[in-house]
Amino acid sequence: MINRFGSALTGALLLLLAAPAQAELAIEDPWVREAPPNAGVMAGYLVFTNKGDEEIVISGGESEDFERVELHETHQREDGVATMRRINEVRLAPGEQSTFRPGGQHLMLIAPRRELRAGDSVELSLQVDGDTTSVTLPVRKAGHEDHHRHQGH
Ligand SMILES: [Cu+2]
Repeated sequence: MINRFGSALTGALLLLLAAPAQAELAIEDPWVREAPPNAGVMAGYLVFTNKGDEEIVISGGESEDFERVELHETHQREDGVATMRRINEVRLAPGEQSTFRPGGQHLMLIAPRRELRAGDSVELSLQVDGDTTSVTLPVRKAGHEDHHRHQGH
């Protein structure tokens, strides 16, 4: 009796683990760039890879550490000035990878609610296919990969 119950439970658990589509989204190298004290915004970076066989849509996020989290994209205007704009969503086809990095797409972390220094970390909930996925992003100083330095982005 106990055994039968136990195996039924295991079966249900396996089914549960196999079900969510977001399990097929790989998130690598998450980090937040350390900003000067009192900075109004910070930027987060990571690499998304769709390891499944269906399209994945990332449509935003939120964090207790910030008033607002947006998806942004930096681009160079013809006069060489870098501007950025909000993007509503990131769509990843099966096998597709999207790299959020300084000078490109980034998570715009608006109005920090506490001071975040290198060594701290940020908990983020990303909206993935209408569900939420948690990510932990360590705060780091800008590294050598940061060729285009734009204040706060
Ligand atoms: Cu931005």
